[in-house]
Amino acid sequence: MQIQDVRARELLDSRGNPTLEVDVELGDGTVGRAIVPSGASTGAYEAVELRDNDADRYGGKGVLTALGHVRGELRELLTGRDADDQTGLDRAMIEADGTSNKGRLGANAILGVSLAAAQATANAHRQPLYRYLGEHYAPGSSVGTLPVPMCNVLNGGAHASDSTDFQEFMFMPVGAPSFREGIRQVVECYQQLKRILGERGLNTNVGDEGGFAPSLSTNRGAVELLVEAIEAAGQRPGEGMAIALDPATTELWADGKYDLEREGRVVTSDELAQLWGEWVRDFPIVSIEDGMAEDDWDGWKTVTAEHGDSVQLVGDDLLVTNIERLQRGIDERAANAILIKLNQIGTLTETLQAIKMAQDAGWNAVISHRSGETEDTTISHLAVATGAGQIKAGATARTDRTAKYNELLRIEEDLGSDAVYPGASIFGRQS
Ligand code: 2PG
Ligand code: MG
Repeated sequence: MQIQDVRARELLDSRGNPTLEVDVELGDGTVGRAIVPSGASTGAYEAVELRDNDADRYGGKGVLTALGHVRGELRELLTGRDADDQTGLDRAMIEADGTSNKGRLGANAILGVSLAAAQATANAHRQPLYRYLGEHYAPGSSVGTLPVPMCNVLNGGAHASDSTDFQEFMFMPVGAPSFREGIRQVVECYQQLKRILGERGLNTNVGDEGGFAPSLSTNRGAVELLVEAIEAAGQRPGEGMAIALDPATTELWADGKYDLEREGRVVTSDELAQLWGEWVRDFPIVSIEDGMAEDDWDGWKTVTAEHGDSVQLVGDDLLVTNIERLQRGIDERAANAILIKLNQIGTLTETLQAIKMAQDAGWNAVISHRSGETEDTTISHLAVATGAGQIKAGATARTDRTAKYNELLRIEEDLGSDAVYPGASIFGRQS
């Protein structure tokens, strides 16, 4: 089916910043739509998100330049092309951009078109996106694995002011029998957490990803609160409800050390690796993302050698959904899992390649939102299509976050008896 038209507009993300929405229309009138997300704690090696830097509009955050590229060059490039050929479309856009980081046309422009084309094709095939992508991703295999959600219930770092140094403290319902039950259990723990915070006179306002953002004097105190909430909700910490972290330590990295400002101390990579070891021993923590900074390869190798057998170590800023960086991570045994963010790399094809490379190496892939999100639910479909087994999409609150979980509830219903909820078995997959 040929692409007939490509349209785009500037609209808003969950932080009220402008972002791009793209519509791809096919010859039979079928339309696919996608909205591009945006990060706050972005990695230095991510593909370029093109902003106007024109201080007269949106404080420089406008995306009219990227919008112009979609309406002009990309529309011209893709009109008349076969929308079923996702790889060909993505390759053509990468070549037209001509840079190694999509800096000319913008990863936001390219990704919007890439995802809208996939959605249009799925619609034309009268398939939900997860099924269309699943067949495209792994031809002949059956689609049906729901992801275990990582739900960020305490927000700190760059996602909240006056909160913890570490960015994300998450619940993972690893003992639930289904995705639906897992979500219910998380919500019950989240409500208990709110009650506990309130009773202690701590703030229950929420941060960018819908988690609470209390002012705590230690990072450890945040994990203790999560354990308490799990117990108060009648769940078993560990086997029932586990904890995942994204301390996003690139944000803390300065002069070769990590600045834990709220605790008034600066630690080395070795000391930080030791801290993770203690936390994994003391708490039901099953996953730590960006436990070391994006340029601290030695720190990553140390923490992986020391703790990689007992905890999932997820590279986000380190690997930026980029197969070259991922290959280095695999070769050097830095991390043992990858965070997947479509807009870090900028096309669906390259995102699928990164997931495949990780899975082939025996690594887990965690499909992720950005802290700036919208009602778009592509990542829910991507998680099921690739059988990734894990999704990180924020708290079970605020529509930009629940949109992802709600879509997964619909997908689970749509799959019926084919739906598989992997629970704790996702950690057994790692080599
Ligand atoms: C992260 C993300 C999403 P941001 O660090 O993993 O939670 O944050 O989108 O701000 O980079
Ligand atoms: Mg991260």
